[in-house]
Amino acid sequence: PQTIYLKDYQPFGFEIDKVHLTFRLNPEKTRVISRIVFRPNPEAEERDFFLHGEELDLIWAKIDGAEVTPILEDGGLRCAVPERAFTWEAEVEINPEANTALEGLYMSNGMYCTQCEAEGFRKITYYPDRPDVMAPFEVRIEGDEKVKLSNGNPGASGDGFAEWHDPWPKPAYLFALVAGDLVNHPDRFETMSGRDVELNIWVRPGDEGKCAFGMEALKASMRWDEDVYGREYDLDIFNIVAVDDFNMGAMENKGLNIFNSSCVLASPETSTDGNFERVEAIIAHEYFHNWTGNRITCRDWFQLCLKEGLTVFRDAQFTSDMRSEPVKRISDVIALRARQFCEDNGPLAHPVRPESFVEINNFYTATVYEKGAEVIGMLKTLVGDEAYAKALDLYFERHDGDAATIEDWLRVFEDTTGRDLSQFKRWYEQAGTPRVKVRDTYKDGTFTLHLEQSTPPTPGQDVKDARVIPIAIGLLAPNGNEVVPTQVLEMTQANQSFVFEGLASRPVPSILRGFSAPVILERESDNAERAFLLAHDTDPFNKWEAGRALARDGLLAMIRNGAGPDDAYLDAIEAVARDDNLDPAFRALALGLPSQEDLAQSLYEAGDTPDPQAIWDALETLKQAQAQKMQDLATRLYAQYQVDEPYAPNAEQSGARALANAALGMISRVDGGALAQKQYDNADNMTQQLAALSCLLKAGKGAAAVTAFYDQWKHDRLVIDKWFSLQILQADPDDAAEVTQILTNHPDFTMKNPNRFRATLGALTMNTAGFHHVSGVGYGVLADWLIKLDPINPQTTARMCTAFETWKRYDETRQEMAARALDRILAQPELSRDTTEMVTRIRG
Ligand code: HT7
Ligand code: ZN
Repeated sequence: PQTIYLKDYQPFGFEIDKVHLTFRLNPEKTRVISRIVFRPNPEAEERDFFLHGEELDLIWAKIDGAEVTPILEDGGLRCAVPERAFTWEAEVEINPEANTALEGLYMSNGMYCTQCEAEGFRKITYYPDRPDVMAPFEVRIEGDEKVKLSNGNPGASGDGFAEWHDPWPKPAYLFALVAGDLVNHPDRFETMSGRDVELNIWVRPGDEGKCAFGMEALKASMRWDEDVYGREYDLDIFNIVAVDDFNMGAMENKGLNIFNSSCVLASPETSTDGNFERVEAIIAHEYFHNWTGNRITCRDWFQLCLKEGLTVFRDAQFTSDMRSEPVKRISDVIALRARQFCEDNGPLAHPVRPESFVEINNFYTATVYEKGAEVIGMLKTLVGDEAYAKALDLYFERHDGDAATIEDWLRVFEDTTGRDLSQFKRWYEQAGTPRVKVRDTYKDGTFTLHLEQSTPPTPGQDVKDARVIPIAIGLLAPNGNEVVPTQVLEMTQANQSFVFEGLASRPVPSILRGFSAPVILERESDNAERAFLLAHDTDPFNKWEAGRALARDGLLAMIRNGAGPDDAYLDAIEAVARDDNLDPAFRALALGLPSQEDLAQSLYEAGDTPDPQAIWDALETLKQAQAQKMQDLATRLYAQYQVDEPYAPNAEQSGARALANAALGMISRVDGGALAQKQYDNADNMTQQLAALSCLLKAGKGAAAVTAFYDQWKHDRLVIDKWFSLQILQADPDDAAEVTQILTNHPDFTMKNPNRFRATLGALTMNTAGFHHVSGVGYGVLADWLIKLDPINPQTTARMCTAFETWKRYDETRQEMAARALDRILAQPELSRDTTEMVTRIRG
């Protein structure tokens, strides 16, 4: 397969004035008739008329009304065209029913829908399918379906047809069409300038009752973007459609967002607090793309972080404003370390703006999204809130309607602040997580921090230059008082010292407050200092971080030399859990332990070979010790944080439930599941029901509840996904692969639905000790299923291959078995480009 390079970018030889598409819908033989007005692009050096096209049957093509015979090539067609404006017309036939890859136009439960990002439009018609070719679209849909939707504003409609006009020039990846027997949850929104917008969430009949929360989240997002970024919605209508078969979470198509049903449907009985929060965040994310992604799009796919990093950053700001800022930050950092740090420190490491790819679908990664958002957070920290707001105003003013680049983005900051951001740009260009080593000295009232930064080599990048790193820091006196409030140090050198004078005694530093940069901090510390910060730090992130470091070091000692649970940790964390002045959601997070993957990474970084079973044993031992020690407190917390009011998915109630359920986890380890059974029997919402089921499974008392749960929810596909996952996640490592195998034989298991596949095989990969089982059975089961899935859905297969990305951390036996599984996948004839690229990179 061909590698594409950022350095080879060339503008397309033609611009498009107008696109008109007619769809004659038929499940197996849909006809697409395109009429496109092209004109030569004065900016382009070449005039090669190549249109992308895949899996299309060309019926005819015309230029200015005269039939032409283009040359059909792999991936598209070429044609001789006039050296002036001309009209291209073509008719193609496509087969939505046979499209199981879920890219282009496909069918899900009898409904037509599309997914065009990144390169799916070329499976709909011949077109320059690249994000820098933007055009206004007119669409006519012909078919008997009750509802027929496309981008933009509605035009004429009548018996068997509907027309749509999208006045805003857009790239093809934002095209969307939906048609089927759908029902809507309607509402309206008045924009800041007083325009009235029709809002709809379209769902399958039966799902109407699960739309209200999503609609409130949409209106809140629209208002927030006006209030905080001054961005107003720009069409008369905004439609969201829920689709069951979808490769990712959701898609920001202009005026017609399409959502994985798991990311928009929500009701108290069927959705957990976590599901509600996710729905709110994803609705906001897709809506925010209207400005950061759609009105200003990317010049090419290397610039993906331009829209994704910024939009993730904006949706995190929104969630912080709607809920708790510290809880959101801590949760995001947990996810960043689990997914992005792992990526950055393994064979798949790549810069936030990659320089080459084979298959762009493989670059929708934690690095592009989450590290891309961290980079924007650092920029904001460095220039300050006011300058950030000014720069964003200029960005929208200068680049509205553009297909922009990271250079354009950084230039607005340079122009508004006068700063030189060339060193900052390294964050976009260099892969790998920087390590910042910290030493401190104290003499005669002067405290000095000595910092040293380095980034290990990553594939294709052996040498790294020093980056500018904003390090937020505060200093605490030995009595716990803050003597230096938070200030941001700008580290620009490989080695740099920062001096604080006039201190009465040696302070305790609180470094990297709020996790002000995505780096690994290396500093010698001891239990006493960590317990001190856990008790006194005014920065909630570092307070949590101190507890996390205590837990991690205690666990590492248990794993390495069979030490018992660390009393310093248990005492300190109990004090936090006991402190009713602290937010219950924060306390629930503080009670959590580092994950298997975190611990494996720490061991690996320190030069040890992690043993997944030993890590699992240590975690179990510590959880059991914690449960035993905190029984009284857990009983008190469980009673105290029961929510008496009717269920609401707000931050306050969900925080209380999170703490009560953490307490239930501890109680169940001691009472054998008696209280969990009671909660299960009385639960009137999914958060309570699922937490109880989880405790019952852990206590080995889940059999009856598992059957009852299935009987109760067998009609609800999203709840049954939870049923598949939970049994695998809670399985003992020795049984995880077998439980997975058994569940793949269940009549409700299907490979065609990505949610169900992820709920099953994805859950196996998340049962880390089970997946990395010394027998190799976890690797074998996953490889078998990925081989089966690849011809059906390459995109989902390739994403799930990332489960193997840490294989080189483990012992020789495991490495050999993982290598065998990867080689078996690679040896498949006709393996997709997506999976070939992914496995090749992972294999190394
Ligand atoms: N911009 C979208 C990314 C995307 C996608 C979504 C659904 C299916 C396939 C997809 N390929 C790429 C989603 C987002 O980040 O908002
Ligand atoms: Zn996005």
